Amino acid sequence: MAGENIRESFLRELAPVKTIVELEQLRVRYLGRKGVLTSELKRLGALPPDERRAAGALLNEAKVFIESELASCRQELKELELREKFASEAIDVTLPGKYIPPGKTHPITRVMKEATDIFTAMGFSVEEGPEVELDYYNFEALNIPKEHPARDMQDTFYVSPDIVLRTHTSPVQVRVMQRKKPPVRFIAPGKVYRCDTDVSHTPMFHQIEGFMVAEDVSFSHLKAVLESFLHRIFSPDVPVRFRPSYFPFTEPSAEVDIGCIFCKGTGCRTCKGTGWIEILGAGMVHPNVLRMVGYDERRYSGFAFGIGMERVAMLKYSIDDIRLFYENDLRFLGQF
Ligand code: 2NL
Repeated sequence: MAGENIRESFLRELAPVKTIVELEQLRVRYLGRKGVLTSELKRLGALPPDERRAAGALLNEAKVFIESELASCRQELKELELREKFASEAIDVTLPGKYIPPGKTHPITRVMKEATDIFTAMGFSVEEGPEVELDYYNFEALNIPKEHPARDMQDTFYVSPDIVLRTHTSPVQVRVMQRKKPPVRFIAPGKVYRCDTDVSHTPMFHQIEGFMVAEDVSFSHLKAVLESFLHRIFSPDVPVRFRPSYFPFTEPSAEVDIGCIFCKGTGCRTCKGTGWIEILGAGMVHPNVLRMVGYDERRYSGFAFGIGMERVAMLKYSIDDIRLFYENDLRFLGQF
């Protein structure tokens, strides 16, 4: 085949080439070791010398031509393949995003944090302890011996005869007193458990207990701390009253009421017509409790109190059924 014909047949074969792979196969067919052009060049030697020069020049021109055609075609195909790759990978950044609704803080978590912030602002630190607790810390060390009638007041979950789910966070205070000498001033927030379920009781609920022992701590300190707390967590003008009561671990003991948030004291269903709602229990730490942890009960005195936080949340957010907190209904939880 002469140089001219090689060019023409090369161009004919080049026309339908669509990929780099096909182009490479074409290159091998013409410029490879057994390619069309290569075999033609080999056959030059058989020609008479006067024809050889001219034929050789033509074949060389064809070779240069084919090489340059291959190079420019390769460049075009590369660009084409890149454009196709970009087109197939394209994303529309103007499309609206998927809406993922943000989670909300659980109402109990909210009031726990709010109350904790109020007490830490007053100088209380925060202490924690185990929820599975020794009978000793939950009862004995709190002046509630075995067979004491107060054990029936709190329907206890027993894990074994000596181990219970804590019925209050008071065992935290006992553990801290064993570790630290007075003065101490802290709150113990956390989950507590009682075997009791109805409209106003869940088997697990949240409590914050407060505790302060030092020299010359009196009932008036307790009153000031609790009034201050109740005014901040509810409202500065909510009425607060202390009623005498009984707990085995405090003497004297009191229950604390606030003026009914719903009827403003005139009497309604929530306050059972009394105009008052019981919100916490408190008192001066019983000398027996101090003595059992090795505190000198003649030198030191202190107060303690306990608040059920579900009750606080129900009053703050006007919720009439405690079980709503633990049903995980997003229509309820989404409101906070
Ligand atoms: C209530 C009553 C109260 C305490 C908790 C306490 C803890 C120690 C010693 C003495 Cl270590 N007292 N805690 C005192 C009085 C009342 O809680 O009705 N809570 C919901």
